[in-house]
Amino acid sequence: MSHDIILYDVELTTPNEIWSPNTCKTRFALNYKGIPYKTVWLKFPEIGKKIPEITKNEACRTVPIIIDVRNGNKVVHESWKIANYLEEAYPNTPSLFHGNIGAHFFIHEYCTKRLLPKIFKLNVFTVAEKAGEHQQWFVQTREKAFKTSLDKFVGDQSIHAKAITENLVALGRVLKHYPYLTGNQVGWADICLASYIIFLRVMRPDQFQALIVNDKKAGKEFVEWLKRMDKYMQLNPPAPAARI
Ligand SMILES: N[C@@H](CCC(=O)N[C@@H](CS)C(=O)NCC(=O)O)C(=O)O
Repeated sequence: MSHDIILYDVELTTPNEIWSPNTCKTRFALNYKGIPYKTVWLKFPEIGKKIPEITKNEACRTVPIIIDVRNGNKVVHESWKIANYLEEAYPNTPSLFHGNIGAHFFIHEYCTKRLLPKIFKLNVFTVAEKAGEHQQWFVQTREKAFKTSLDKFVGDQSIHAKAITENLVALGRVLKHYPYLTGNQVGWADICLASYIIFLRVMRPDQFQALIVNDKKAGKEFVEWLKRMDKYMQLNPPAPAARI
């Protein structure tokens, strides 16, 4: 299969594991639109070297970025900008925004501000462990960025778990009435929430079970919605079968 797009993603110790919330948004958007792509995996310390080289911008030090091979190797950085780019550059693919970009952006912002930071606090020790040989690098760079120890940064995990439950209420209520977060069609809003939930599911299956599956108010709705979203939440093309 030819690849129109190269997607840069971040790899921990398990090869081909999709876990990173921001790169998942781009991956799931490409899956949903049916645009062929290949993944280039970077280890954490490689991101700050490789991405500024590609973007020719020292300030761009995160994934996802994409290179659109079909469009003169155009480089686009940052998941929201990539979503907008894909929508414009591939108009004959299923829409992410369905003519209502504001509603999708609102849910993107809501999930990014209200859920992701709490999920990150529940996950950060597991991410550090799974960084393997780069664990120390990961911890040191986070502590420098947060200006405190990871222990202090995380604090009481039960407070974050409670905040996640509270912030899921409104989303769960929507899913009680509609199959997707903005109504009857999958869109960017669903892709954002699914990406943040996959981050929790991979890093903290215990918390995924407690906070999503067993959510007293909307657990059933979240589980049914995740089943509907599952076909987009995949590594694509799938990893080759393990050699015996
Ligand atoms: N707003 C950005 C956030 C990107 C971001 O934070 N990416 C993380 C991976 S999920 C990253 O590249 N981190 C590099 C690092 O922390 O060193 C987006 O949505 O693209």
